[in-house]
Amino acid sequence: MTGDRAGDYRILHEAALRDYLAGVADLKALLGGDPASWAITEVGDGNLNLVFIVKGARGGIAVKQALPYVRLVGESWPLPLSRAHYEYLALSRQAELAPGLVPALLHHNEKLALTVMELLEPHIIMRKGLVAAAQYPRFADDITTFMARTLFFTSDLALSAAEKKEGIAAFAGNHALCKITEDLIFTDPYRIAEQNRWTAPYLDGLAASLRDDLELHVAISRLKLKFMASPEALLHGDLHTGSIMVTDGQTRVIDPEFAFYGPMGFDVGAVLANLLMAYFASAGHERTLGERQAFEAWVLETIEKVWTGFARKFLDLWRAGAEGDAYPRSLFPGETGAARLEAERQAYMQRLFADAIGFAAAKIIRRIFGLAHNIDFELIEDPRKRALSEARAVRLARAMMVETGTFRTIADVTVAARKLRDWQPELTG
Ligand code: SR1
Ligand code: MG
Repeated sequence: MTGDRAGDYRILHEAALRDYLAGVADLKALLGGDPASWAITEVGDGNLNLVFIVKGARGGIAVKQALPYVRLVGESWPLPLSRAHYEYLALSRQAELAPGLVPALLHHNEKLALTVMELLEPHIIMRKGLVAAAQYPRFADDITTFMARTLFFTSDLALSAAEKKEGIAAFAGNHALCKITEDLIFTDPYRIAEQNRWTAPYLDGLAASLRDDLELHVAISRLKLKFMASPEALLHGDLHTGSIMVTDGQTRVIDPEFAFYGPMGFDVGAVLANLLMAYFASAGHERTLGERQAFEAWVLETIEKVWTGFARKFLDLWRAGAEGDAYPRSLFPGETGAARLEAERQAYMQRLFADAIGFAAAKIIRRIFGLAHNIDFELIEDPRKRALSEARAVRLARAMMVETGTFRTIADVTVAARKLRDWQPELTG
C-alpha cells in the first residue's frame, strides 16, 4: 500500500479516523464491510502516542499517530511529529534486515504522523506477560536474531563508509528523541530533577546516595558520551519489554521511534535490563513458590541466552563474509592474519559486552528514580515490597555500571542477580 503526504496535521480521534481510513481504498478493503460498523478502540498505554485498534467485517489493523507533545506529561512538553517519520523509516529497514520480526507496514501518512500496521493478534505486550509470570520459549532466539541482524548489517562491518554515513544522516534529525534519552536516562536520576520520582520514603536514602555518588556520576557520564558520540549502527533506541509483542510462538519488535545511529550495546543492554527488572520484581508479586521459582529460573536462563545467542549470531555474520570498510580483509592475509582477526573479533565482542552491561545498569536506574517507570515494579502494590525489589536491582545496577570490568561473562551477571534475590537492604522510613 502506498504512503500519502496529503492533508495537514490534526489529531484523529475516532470519527475523524474512521473517515480517514474509509478514504484509503486498500485499508477500506482490508477492513471490509460498512465503515460505520468498524470497531475503533484507543489502546495506547505508552508514554508518547495514540494507538488505535480498528476491526471491520473482514480484518483488523493497528493505527499509530504521534501527538505533538509527550502524552505522559501533556502539552507543556512539545515533541516533534517527525518521530513518526523516523519510526516508519526504522521499521522499513528492520523489516528488510529481520523479516518476520516486526509488524507489516500497511500505510504511512507523513503529514498526519500516522502509520498503519498489521494487527498483531493474539500477541500481547511482553512486559504484561512477564508481570503475570509467563514464559516465552521463542523469545531469546527471535530477539537475538533481530539484534544481531539489525545491528550488524547497519554497521561499518557490513557497509561501505559512504552507505554508513548516508544511514547516519537519514536518522540524524531524530535528535529530540535522543535528547529525551540523554536527559531521562543519563542525567536526571543522578541529580535533583522535577520529574524524578521513586518509592518514597523507602528509597529516599538510596535516591540521595545516587546524587552524591561521584564514581557513579563518572560512569554514567562515560555512558552518556558513548550514547551521544558512537554511531556504530542503527539502533531501535527503546528496546524494552514494552516495545516487544509476543505469543508463545512469535515475537514482534514494535515502536522504534527512538531510532538513530548509536552504540550497539544500548539495544542489547535494554533487553538485558528489562529481563533483570522482571527478575527482581518477581519477589514482590503474588505468586506461588513454584510459579516464582520456575519464572525466575526461566528469566535468568533467558538473560544468558540473550547475550550468548546475540554474540554467536553477530560473530557468525561477521565471519560469513563481512563486506564493510572496517577491518579490510587485505590487512589480515593468510592463516596468521585470519587468526589475528578472529582474536580481534573476540575482543570486539568483549567491549560490546561491557557496553551492554553499563547501558543495562543505566536503564535499570532510570526506571526506579526517573520520570518513566515500568509496571514490573509499579504493579507491586505494597510499597515496602516494591522498594525491596527495586533496591536489589539498584545494587546490581551500580556494580554493573561502576565495576563493569568484573563482569566478564553473562553468567557473572546472573550469578550476582541470584545472590541479591533475597538480600535485605536497609530502607529509609
Ligand atoms: C517522555 S518519554 C519517557 C520514556 O518513554 C519511552 O518509552 C522511552 O523509554 C522514554 O524514555
Ligand atoms: Mg515506545
